[in-house]
Amino acid sequence: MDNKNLRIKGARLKSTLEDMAKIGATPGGGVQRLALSDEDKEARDLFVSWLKEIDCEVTVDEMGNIFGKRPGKNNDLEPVMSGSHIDSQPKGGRFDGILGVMGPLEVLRTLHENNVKTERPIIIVDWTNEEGSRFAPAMIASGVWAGALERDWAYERTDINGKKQGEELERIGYKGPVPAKQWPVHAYYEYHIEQGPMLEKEGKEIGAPKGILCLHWYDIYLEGEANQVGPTPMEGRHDALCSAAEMILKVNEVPEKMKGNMVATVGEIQNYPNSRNIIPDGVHFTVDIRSWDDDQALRAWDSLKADFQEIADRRGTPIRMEETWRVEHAPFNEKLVKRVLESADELGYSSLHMVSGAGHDASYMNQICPTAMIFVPSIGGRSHVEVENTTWEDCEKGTNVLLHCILKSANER
Ligand code: HGY
Ligand code: MN
Ligand code: MN
Repeated sequence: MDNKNLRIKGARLKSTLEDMAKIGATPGGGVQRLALSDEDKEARDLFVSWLKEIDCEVTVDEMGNIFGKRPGKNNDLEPVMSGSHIDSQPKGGRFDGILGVMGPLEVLRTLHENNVKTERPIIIVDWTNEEGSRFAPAMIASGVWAGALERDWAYERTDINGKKQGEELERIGYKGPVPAKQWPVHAYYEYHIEQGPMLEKEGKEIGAPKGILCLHWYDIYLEGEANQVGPTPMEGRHDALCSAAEMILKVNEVPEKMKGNMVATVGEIQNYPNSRNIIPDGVHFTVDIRSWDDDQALRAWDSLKADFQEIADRRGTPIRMEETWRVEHAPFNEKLVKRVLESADELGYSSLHMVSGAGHDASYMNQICPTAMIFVPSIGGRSHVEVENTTWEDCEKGTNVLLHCILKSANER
């Protein structure tokens, strides 16, 4: 069969995704597969078993990244890679990340059953802990693999219960022997739901992001003075939660202050001792700033630092600000982005050239090799929620685009 007429099996992709959605399924119809949890392990084990079914060579590196390699005619040539992540947000969706691992698996299954031989080897990958929800920061394992983050620093990252990432990797049996070190890659494609409203709003089937925004993460710690809420006069209180409240609104206001086209969010907060009749004396909250313009994001942080210090001083609640993690904005490889648009066109799908506001492992892969992404619509633009949804038809279309992008790259010199 002429490769041009090759198509993936939508029904098989659907059942694969449905099997994965059963692992960590939540009552509200989503999934909870936090990085390095038992649910993550169960899904990893299933993915590895599926890779072996199609004779892929499976390796696990010291960050738990799982690679499935399909040899090419010439294995000295740099491979084509595609992948994403199996871990999810707490109460996350059934498509974020997993579609970008099961999609490439469906591509390899299609090549396998049609006995299609490509010039180059193809490697698909599950990147550990892309979400950064349990262990901050996000994309940590692709960051180590790409040489942007240190392995031992990543191992020491702890979750809210003090569990270390390195120990949890060991516990689930995915602290592999292979160094988490990059190798030369010919092309990397990441397939993902859009996680936003654009494709649905524009009525387009396939998204071809020109790149990903920068992501800057900060952690803020406030110290107040606890006391009994009843007898303590309002005057002279050092209420850490009131300081946090003022600061959180400053975060919400900073994009407008910086003339827009950026986002800033406080998504996580802990309040101590968190008792209704004690004035809070400890607060931790996170700040997430994103923009296509890294300098604008940095200016936003400078503005927030000044505001935070003024509030902390005025309210007598000492502050500690940690600059936890930054990844630059990622302008993708124009040739590969064009390939995504052309492949969609050849398949008869409408497409949209856009930007990704969501972070992906592609941000790091883009630092070391030609990279592009393929998006499919998110119904209602919703993601990181249990109602996250994409039609099976769109999943099939996106995977067909992925199939043909991989084929073209894997057969070019
Ligand atoms: O934060 C993100 O955009 C991704 O889900 N890690
Ligand atoms: Mn994702
Ligand atoms: Mn996500």
